Amino acid sequence: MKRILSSEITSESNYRNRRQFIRDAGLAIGGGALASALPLVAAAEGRDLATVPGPHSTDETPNSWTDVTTYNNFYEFGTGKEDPYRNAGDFVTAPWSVKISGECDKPGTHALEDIMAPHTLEDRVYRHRCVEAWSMVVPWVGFPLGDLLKRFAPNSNAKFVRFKTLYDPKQMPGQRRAILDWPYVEGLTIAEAMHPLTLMVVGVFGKELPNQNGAPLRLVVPWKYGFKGIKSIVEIEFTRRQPRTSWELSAPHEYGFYANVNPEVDHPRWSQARERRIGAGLFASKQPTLMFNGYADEVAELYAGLDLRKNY
Ligand SMILES: Nc1nc2c(c(=O)[nH]1)N[C@H]1C(S)=C(S)[C@@H](COP(=O)(O)O)O[C@H]1N2
Ligand SMILES: [Mo]
Repeated sequence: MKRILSSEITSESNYRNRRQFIRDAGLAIGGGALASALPLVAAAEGRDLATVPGPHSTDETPNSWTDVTTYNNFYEFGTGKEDPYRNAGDFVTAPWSVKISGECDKPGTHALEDIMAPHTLEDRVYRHRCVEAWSMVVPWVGFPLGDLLKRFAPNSNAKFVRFKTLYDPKQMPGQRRAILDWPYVEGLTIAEAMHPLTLMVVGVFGKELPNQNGAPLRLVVPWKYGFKGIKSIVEIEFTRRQPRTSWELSAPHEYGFYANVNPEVDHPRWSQARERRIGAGLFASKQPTLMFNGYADEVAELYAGLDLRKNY
């Protein structure tokens, strides 16, 4: 394992502070919206996907295509919010395969087409809340992760699910630097993974997922911080023990395994009580952050008896 100097470890939040300052300074002078800082060309739109309306959508107005596809976190392509949009254009996502391993009766490696084929694609509009206290509303296209996982027959030792992003420094310039301990990894409890709100996402706005949003296959867990939504997944492993996650490994006192949005528990460096809706305009006030990102009725029972201040 390569060693990372502590001076090289840069949490998302450090970047956020610096970039927010730059952004605020720019806006104060120019008074422009985010989009004005970008080339006039809109991000390329993928092919249409055949979908059916999914359950569980919020009725909030989705963000724009530009917001969703040009304001991203995908450190493999740079730490700036616009870097993934600028740098992921040539990322090759076909052919793509996913390895399923660990505590299950039917492990194996499957082409993306085999992963997707038996599943009905649904449109689901979900709130997407970042730990940095901004949020968006995104019309994802995907299918329940649980339906996929059941195909591999997890056994009774499967208590957690671990996900891994592609490791390919040739294509992913961010991986040539020790920003995180690559490849990016995430984890869920088996109950979280099987919950019907948890989606394997392959698209946005009825179209194929743009590279910057995690093509061709990423996770979306709407009641958690956006960082649980691991992108460009190549491996899914059923485990007995709770897996370590990338953000936990990089800053354990700031990011826990659960990453449930909790407005009552401050991040070590800022309050989590309010959030800024991307695209709401410069003078829009922040809105209150809801417990479990507004999905408490559906998911609070998953955490009955768990101290949410300790298990953050
Ligand atoms: N592989 C990988 N997945 C990732 C990230 C990343 O840097 N690398 N960033 C996470 C973070 S911090 C967020 S907020 C979401 C952003 O998803 P979006 O760009 O589609 O909004 O992706 C998550 N998934
Ligand atoms: Mo994030």
